[in-house]
Amino acid sequence: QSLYQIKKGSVRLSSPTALPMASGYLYNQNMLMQLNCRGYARAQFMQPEPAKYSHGPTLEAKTFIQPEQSFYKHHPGRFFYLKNKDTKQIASVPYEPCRVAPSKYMFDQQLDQIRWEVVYQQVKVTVVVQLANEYSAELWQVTLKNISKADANLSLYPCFSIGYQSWMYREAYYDETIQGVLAKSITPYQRLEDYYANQSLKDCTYLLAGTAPDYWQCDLTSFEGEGGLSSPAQIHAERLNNQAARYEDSIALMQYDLVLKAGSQKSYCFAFGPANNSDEIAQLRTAIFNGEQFRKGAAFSAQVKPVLKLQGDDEFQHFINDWLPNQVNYHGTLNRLTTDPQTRNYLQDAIGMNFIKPGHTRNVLLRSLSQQRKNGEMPDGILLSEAAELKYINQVPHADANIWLPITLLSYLNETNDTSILDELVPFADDELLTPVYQHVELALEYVLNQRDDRGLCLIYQGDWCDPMNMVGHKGKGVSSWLSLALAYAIKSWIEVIENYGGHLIQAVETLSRLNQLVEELNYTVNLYCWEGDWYARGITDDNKLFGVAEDVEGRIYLNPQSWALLSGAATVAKKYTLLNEVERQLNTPFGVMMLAPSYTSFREDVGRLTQKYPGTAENGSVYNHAAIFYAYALYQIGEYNQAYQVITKMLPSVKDIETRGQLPNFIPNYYRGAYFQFPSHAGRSSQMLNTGTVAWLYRCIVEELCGLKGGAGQLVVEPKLPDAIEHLSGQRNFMGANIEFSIEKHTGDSIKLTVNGQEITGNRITDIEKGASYQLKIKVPR
Ligand code: CEZ
Repeated sequence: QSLYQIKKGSVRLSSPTALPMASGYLYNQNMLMQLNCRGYARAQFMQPEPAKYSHGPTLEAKTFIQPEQSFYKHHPGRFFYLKNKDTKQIASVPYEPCRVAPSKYMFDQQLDQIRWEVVYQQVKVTVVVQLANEYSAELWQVTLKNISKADANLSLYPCFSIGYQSWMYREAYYDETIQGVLAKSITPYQRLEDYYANQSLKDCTYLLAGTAPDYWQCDLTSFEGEGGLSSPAQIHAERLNNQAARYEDSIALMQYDLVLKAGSQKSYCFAFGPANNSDEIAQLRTAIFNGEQFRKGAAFSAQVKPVLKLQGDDEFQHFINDWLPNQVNYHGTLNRLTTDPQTRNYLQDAIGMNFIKPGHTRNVLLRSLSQQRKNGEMPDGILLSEAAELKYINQVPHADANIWLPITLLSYLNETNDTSILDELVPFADDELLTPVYQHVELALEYVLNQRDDRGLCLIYQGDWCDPMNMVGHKGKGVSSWLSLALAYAIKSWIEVIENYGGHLIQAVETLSRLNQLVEELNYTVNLYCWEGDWYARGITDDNKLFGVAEDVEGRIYLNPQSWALLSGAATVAKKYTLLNEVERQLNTPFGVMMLAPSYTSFREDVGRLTQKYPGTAENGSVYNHAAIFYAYALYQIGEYNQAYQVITKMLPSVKDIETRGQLPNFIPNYYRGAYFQFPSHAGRSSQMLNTGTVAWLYRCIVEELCGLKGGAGQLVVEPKLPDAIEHLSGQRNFMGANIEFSIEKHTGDSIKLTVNGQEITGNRITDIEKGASYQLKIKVPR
């Protein structure tokens, strides 16, 4: 039997030890929980800044979500100890911290719940967790079933980490009035004004029990005794000690004694999460235990209505139908758990949301533009609330924010044909003057066009798409080939907006010829200064040094300029095939295409902190999936369908490499380790990180390119791009409110043939699509 099984809406793993880092995730409007298959957990909620309610035992640094974080014994987790009172044997579900091998184990990620089925000594323990819909609460249900022929004399101990909450104030105890553990803390502050701001924080953690426990325990140290978490003194004892934690590391632990008759079962419910105070917890208790929550569960992520459903029952189809839209929607809903998403992330994530909730994309565009300055400059991050501030990376000047606007706008218009957005009036951050969207976009493009050097290449300042490339141009001279190409592509996108949607815009024709000329100019300039040998260099440093070229021992070739030269049209036919060869030769690996190679092993002061990242991780030459999907998208545009499909399929673990990757095919990670030729032993390992710009572009690739069902000026433009590996494809595509049942087959003819509702049509466009109508679309594409 295979280690993992994929079914509709379910990804299962049948071993707790084969992929120790594997995880599933759940989210709602307020929170994300990533749950490791062995019981460790990372949960964050928004208040509105991200916060935790279950901590490790030491003071934690606050950063944005990081890759490849390992687990350790006291890592925050959700465990259920189980003791056979007759034999005195103990174990823990799902696996940590006792690590006793179960006779059966199954971890099952579904869209709206994660579920384990674990058998120890003839007791089957089923654990199901969901998130509440409207608030930050984990809802747990545990069922013990005696599958032996004799009665079982058991104790069950739900055990939820609270850890080190605050250096000012922390305590935890069982509170009868809420029938659960209440852990109080106070977020430390020193500036007086923070006292008032902190009043609204959810500094309490609760574990509420559906059934009152027999005993409880909150002081972690005395719980463990000398045995530690894997063999805690108080689990071996008859009963827990009912001890509060008073400025000590805390745990929410309860004990239930039960005698289970042969064949019988018993269930318990718990809710775990953050709250502001006891009154709020009491209200939550009523809502959760007396209300519908446990029965209807957290259907939040199951509510996602994607525009595409493929027919079929293999891993790829299930990923496209369920997990991809789920991950896209996570990005759109929670903005990677920030209140100031990076502008490029916010806009690109919205490309994915076009296919789920286009109204969201519209709002993203309008909100972003309302934070543009009158001179056209977009800020590095978009503030989502009045209290939000630009933090971390958003305080560093990157040069690319503007170019994403026309790209996202075009994708929105293609999907919705909502031309009204172009005339929507939006103010500027520094001027209340209401200005139509199309003028905002023009200003945005003018702004980047003016940020070029004498050669006509785009200045990079402290970074572009690659945000740790911070020292190429910090003296104000260095330029980015990628950004110059991306600007050309952004202008091309804007031209398409005008041609397809902006007939009413003033002087469109004149504008168009100037825009076309600018694209040519940019492409020409990049070809002149940045094409070196057989591929495009990555840029020119402040000291006028071309980098990302053959003479560089490290960072010889970067993927992004190659991909975007294909998109912008800079690469002529000859250049195109030369660079494709070089990408294949220097960057392709069994785990995907690396972002650069060779990875830097020492610091390069004229490139920046990207070169300080560990070789093969993140931007320093990993298989950075976001960069890889740009490449796939570009390959589709130039008709390289096989290669594009190959890049895409390598984004997911498969039977043959899942143990190397170390994750399940329930999400696409930010990266897989690269440096394939330098450190082959580590290549392919997943970053385990859900945040990635990949998913928006991947969804777009599947809907618009692979299936070739792309919107254009209110029509459906049909142009499937099937690789040799796929003979036929069928499914449902929702487009502008119409339901299209499609099937794609290959034929021996040399042109595409379409029938709509049995009628053959000429050309490849379906016009006059009616909202609410259904269409049968049969497509034959040349083999
Ligand atoms: O963050 C992403 C950014 O969110 O890196 C991408 C960039 O396009 C995204 O906007 C490529 O650089 O500051 C750092 O060094 C961070 O590590 C980021 O570079 C990086 C991380 O992968 C987090 O997602």
